[in-house]
Amino acid sequence: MSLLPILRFPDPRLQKRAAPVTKIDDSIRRLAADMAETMYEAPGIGLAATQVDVHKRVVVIDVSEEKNALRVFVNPELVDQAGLTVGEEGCLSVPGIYDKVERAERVTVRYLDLDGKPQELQAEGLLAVCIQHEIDHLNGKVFVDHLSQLKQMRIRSKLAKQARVTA
Ligand code: GNR
Ligand code: NI
Repeated sequence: MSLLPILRFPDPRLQKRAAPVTKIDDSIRRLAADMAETMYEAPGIGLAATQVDVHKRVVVIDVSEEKNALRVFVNPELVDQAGLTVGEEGCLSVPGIYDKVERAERVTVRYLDLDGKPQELQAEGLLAVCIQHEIDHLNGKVFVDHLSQLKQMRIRSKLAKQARVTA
């Protein structure tokens, strides 16, 4: 297994739309394992392949307290959404920035597991929010895109300033 570097907003590669996985083979299983290791190490509750510059529709999520409930979603699709919820979000690609985003409260997601078997999951709470946040990444969208233009501008300048100090 290996840790993968995470792209930082506003890297234009975060805006690429990921392609569906056509064959679930060992390279996809290795990618998912490396993404899980990267997510746990960060630490974060989810990671989309887009964030590690792999433009395939693969997501890993673990919202458990004990960090022992890894979920892998290949080609995830929202087939149902209900209700609305507003929660504070953060993103490993936008370090140090947190803001409120409106999301569906409950979702049904269809996906393939690592055996290539079709699965369907109903989710609510943090898991539902995280699924929506990760599918956004696969579509080239970051949570910051849900905020006002003014907030986006402030975030860009804050991150640019941070990058100058850390360089
Ligand atoms: O670690 C993460 N926490 C989080 C908190 C609220 C809503 C979404 C998230 S996902 C984020 C990890 C990440 O950037 N995934 O893309
Ligand atoms: Ni994110």
